[in-house]
Amino acid sequence: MENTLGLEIIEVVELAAIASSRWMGKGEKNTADQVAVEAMRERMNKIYMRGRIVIGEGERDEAPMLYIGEEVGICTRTDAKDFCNPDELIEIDIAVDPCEGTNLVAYGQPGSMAVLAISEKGGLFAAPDFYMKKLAAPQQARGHVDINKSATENLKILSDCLDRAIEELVVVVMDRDRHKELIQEIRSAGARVRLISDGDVSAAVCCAFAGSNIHCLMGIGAAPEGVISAAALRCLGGHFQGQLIYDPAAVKTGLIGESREGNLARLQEMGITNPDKVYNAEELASGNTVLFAACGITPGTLMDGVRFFHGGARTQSLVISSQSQTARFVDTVHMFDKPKSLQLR
Ligand code: VTB
Repeated sequence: MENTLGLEIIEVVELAAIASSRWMGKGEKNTADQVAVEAMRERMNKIYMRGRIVIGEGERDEAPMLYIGEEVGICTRTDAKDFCNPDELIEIDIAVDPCEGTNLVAYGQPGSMAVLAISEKGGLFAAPDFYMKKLAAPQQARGHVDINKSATENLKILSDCLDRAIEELVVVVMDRDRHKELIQEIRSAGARVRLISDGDVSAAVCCAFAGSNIHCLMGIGAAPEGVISAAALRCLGGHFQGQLIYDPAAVKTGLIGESREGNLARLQEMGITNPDKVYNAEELASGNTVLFAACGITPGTLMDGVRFFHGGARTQSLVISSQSQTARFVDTVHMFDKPKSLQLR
């Protein structure tokens, strides 16, 4: 799966990032998202693969493109057997977030990216459109920190595992009312907090890269993106745990269901019998083969954003593969006009 796909999905995220970045700073988050969705879908449908969206833009009736259940790729055609090789006919599941951090793009702030994760059928947890309490940390802390422990306890453990003083730890938390007490607790424990307005996938992935100066992600973000983050951390051997949040009072955004009971019933319908289960990276991204790809839209800690120049653009992407056990940073110059001569910029 990885050999051919690993290369093609770079273009999928690159083209989504380029499309979205044209709307950088324009104050229109929906357009920044929509163009990324279109570009991602168009490029995906040129790949010889048999893909199904398991995490996407929403249910079929609310999202015309990259909706959950949509089939993508050339080998989804009914006559695919005539022109696809057996490898390409293997069903794969795809989780996408064509514009992770739409607000960041709309307001020209750092940390947005086009991102996706792929695994064989059933290899990615089809998370409901709920919230998720998340804990991400570097490999050294894997299995030691625990989402059920307090932030104070986890910071002590992290400090031991990384052999650093708590004061030398940086924890990323989304700047939300629901995190007021958490932020207070982290600061009281002595660690430093990096508040972000959006984009916790990037923060989670950063935890697995030494030198990013991000040592932990704590707090509540969206559940589908939790699965995408888990896919990256699973490949990188980092720590990731996620727990679904179904109580509207815990998030205070008004975005999930009207009532706790209604949400619990919805989870039950989806076959989630233990709504309080804590999932680890291997459960959220359980496939034998997992691929993760992201391309910066605006500049971020791991990847630069899209930079346009006369006649082209330059992008930076990250492709992580469980199969080849690699994390590749890919720097690409895209030439929109036929160049008179190739000149790297
Ligand atoms: C957003 C977004 C994050 O979660 O914050 C969202 O920026 C949910 O939180 O990157 P709010 O509803 O409070 O904004 C993410 O999409 C991903 O977890």
